[in-house]
Amino acid sequence: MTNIAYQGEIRFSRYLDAAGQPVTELPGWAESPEILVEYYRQMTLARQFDTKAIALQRTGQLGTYPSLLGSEAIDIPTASLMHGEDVLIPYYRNHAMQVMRGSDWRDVLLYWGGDERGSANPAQRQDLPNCVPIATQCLHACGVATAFRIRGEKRVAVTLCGDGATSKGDFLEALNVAGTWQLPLVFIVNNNQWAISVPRAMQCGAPTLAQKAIGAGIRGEQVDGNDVIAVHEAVALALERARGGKGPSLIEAISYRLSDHTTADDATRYRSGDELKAGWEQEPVKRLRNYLHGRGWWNEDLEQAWQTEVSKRIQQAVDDYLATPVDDPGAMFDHLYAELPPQLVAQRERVCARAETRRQQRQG
Ligand SMILES: Cc1ncc(C[n+]2csc(CCOP(=O)(O)OP(=O)(O)O)c2C)c(N)n1
Ligand SMILES: [Mg+2]
Repeated sequence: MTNIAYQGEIRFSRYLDAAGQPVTELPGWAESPEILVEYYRQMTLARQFDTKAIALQRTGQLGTYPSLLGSEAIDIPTASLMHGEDVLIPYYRNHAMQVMRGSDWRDVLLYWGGDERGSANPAQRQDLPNCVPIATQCLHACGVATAFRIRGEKRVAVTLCGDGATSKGDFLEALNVAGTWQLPLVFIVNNNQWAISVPRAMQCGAPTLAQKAIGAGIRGEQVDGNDVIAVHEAVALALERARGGKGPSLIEAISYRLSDHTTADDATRYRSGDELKAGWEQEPVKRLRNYLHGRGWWNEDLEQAWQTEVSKRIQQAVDDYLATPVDDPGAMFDHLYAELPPQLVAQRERVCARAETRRQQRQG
């Protein structure tokens, strides 16, 4: 006798096509302007910041910077739907989410300028700082969600990672424990098709990344990550379920990395111009703008006024960043250990003494 022991399915959702035309009936909230116009404002703000950050890096005023270009429709609705008391466990592209949760754009520049004070979001003391080691944040998110569970708090941990991160043991271990303990946790995979120079097809043999959830006993689904409406619907449901004790979810958001991997990369060396052009045809900002224009909720005058306001805000952030006095060199030792090990105490003293000598030499 042979029976089917398990059969699973992964749904894919999209509401707007690449031209911003509805392809199905829209949810009620998308039939009025409030939420979508605000998403559009946040997405364009994030994009203008991104352009500025790259210009700062190119002129030697910022360190290596990972662009958020192409992930706007994933990050903005997610940050907007999270509650203040939820906890964000980000990866290194989620600058806009950090700002929507209370950081200043100046703080984002500070961090990528090498100043750890940029991670101290005073509005959200429990959000975790940027995570550059791939996928390790997914395990931290399990720890955060477990704490909510133990304390009986109705809070949700939200963590993001890339497609490449889903090949790491850390990611799979995190899914496993989240499924076993049914943690209040939402995993969002920004599948932007590339892990630096490794394409999606060379990372995993499964047709979707979302189906990794099935092996862990978790809900998994795929959405068009260039469509804010699809992302909003999936994230809202996942948050509601997690908050209501119904366990974790995995959302694979299909996007495209429109930028180089970081400012230290040159993607023309490994991917074709045609592929990039196809990526731009799907891009999230134009898609939403077309929809808003079609509904009469946005127009050229509003666009110009908003772009002017955005330029002012970003310039202010840049001015504040450049005017921030350099941190004490000893600060790089300060945020990892509750009690610094003796060898690091000695290193800290040496670094500070050397900096003091140089300061005196400059003065004298
Ligand atoms: C543990 C670890 N291994 C390798 C790296 C180097 N690295 C930085 S980004 C990256 C690719 C990540 O790709 P993906 O998860 O798809 O995220 P994306 O950058 O495309 O958003 C790698 C391998 C790292 N940061 N950490
Ligand atoms: Mg990727």
